[in-house]
Amino acid sequence: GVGDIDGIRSRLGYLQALGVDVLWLSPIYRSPQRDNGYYISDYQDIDPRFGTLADFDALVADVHARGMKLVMDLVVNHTSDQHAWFQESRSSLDNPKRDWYWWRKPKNGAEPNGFRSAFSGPAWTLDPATGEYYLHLFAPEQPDLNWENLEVREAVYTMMRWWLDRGVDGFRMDVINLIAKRPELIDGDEVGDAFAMGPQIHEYLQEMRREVFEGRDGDFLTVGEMPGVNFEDAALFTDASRLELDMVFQFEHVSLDHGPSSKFDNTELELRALKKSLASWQLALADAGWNSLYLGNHDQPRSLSRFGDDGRYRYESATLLATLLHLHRGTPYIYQGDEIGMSNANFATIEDYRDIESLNHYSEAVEGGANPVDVLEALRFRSRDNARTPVQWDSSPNAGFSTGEPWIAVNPNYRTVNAAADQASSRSIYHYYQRLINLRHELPVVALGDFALLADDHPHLYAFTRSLDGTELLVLGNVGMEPLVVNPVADLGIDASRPGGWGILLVGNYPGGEALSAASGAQPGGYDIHRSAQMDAVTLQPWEVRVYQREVG
Ligand code: TEU
Repeated sequence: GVGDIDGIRSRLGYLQALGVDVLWLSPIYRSPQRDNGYYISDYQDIDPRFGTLADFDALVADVHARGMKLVMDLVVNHTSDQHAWFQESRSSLDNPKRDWYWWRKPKNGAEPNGFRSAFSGPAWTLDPATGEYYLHLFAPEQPDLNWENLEVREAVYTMMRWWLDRGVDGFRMDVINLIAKRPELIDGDEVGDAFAMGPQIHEYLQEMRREVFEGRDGDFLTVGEMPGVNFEDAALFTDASRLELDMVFQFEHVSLDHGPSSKFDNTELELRALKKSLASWQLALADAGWNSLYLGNHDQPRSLSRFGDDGRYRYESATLLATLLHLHRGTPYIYQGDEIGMSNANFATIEDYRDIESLNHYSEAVEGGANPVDVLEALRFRSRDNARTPVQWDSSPNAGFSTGEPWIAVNPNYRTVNAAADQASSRSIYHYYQRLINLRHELPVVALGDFALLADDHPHLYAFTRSLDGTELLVLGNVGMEPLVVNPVADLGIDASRPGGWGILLVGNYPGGEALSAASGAQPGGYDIHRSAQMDAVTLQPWEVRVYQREVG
């Protein structure tokens, strides 16, 4: 009931048929699982609950045999407090590994400064054995490694090379911009969080690239998760000539609906803010650098519930979001279950939750006098557990995820929302994703075309173009529950007499022109191709998305 390596191996055909190129596994190293696997006690072993190193080798072989690649999570900003390195470091003031972590003397009998942990409470914990505090930007059980120490860096590079030798194709690097601290903040009187990128970050990443990847045969993927990164820095991190990272995960577009005081505020998301944010990243990384594209992951609520409509327009809004994601320029990441339209967990009680961040937030808020009902309501929108419920394979008990008891409750909607039902449906979200991935594989303009946002200030219309070598794609999405008339001149600033008109409908999520699609033998997934003769206004149905293609010569 935990989702193990053999389970993944048994589902590789599903991923391959979807068109997946690279599989990113969240951490499966040996871990006491306090923050799921982001709390590692041995970097060179597999947690027994997920399998063995032999199982892992078999997984790598199977993934490669299917023409896919495998990327592991690399969690090296912090270790588990159970890791041998920390056990040694905490054992005495003069232990050789003392300097591998951030130890500081108490200040006026208390924490060295007011840094706060991302998971509530201070970012410093007193270790009675030596009377000093250690730094942890996350839970007290997740002490931060001191990257200023060369031995730490060498130990990490050795470990990374060991996994690459085993056949791994790259790493998703957890909070990698946090490995470089700012000494003046560490030893200053700051309150707030310590999420500041130290000046040595570029140096460390270049060193890692040299020590781990350079001169090695093969293609590797590196993506650095970077809370708080701005696009100026991201352009530096991902400029290929600087030899740092292939891409970063930035957080701007998933932070827009957070109120300033707490990430658990549920202020409504503004479409204008979302599309302008994504567009600014498109432009900033257009010439040098490269974007990652994502709408959700294991740390975010389900993208369908957050940005779409998980009720009546579940199919339409899931496919609209998928289209927007895949038609931006960058590398799209699909979070498991999004390809079948999985939605938020909607847990009713705090006992349903497993996530350390949600549980700590609940205790802190309730102890601080908040009404538990309000806190639970906020968690229903924002908790990371929303996206961590088991993948819904079919309508059998536990959604076919396990015959044992799942580690976290299955979303009760699994009887209707599941992979088997979706794939059998004429309105299959999975098949629609397949189509989008094929387009990206086949059409250079999807992978590489220049991006330009249209109708920036429209509250419901999401419109942009992509162009490359005389081919232009026009993407139109109605992000809303009402039909929307789109006028080429007034809404998009397009000359209505332009050659090619709207163009050919390359992909869309409403049948539109059924007569034609019957005649042309439309693919499953609700798409068909027809030529629109002229540039009259078009009406987009609720959550309808269309991608038009034309040649501009
Ligand atoms: O996440 C780091 C991060 O900045 C956030 O997404 C974080 O999870 C949280 O929402 C902070 O408010 C990474 C991992 O993806 C996450 O699962 C881990 O819990 C975290 O690092 C610590 O390793």
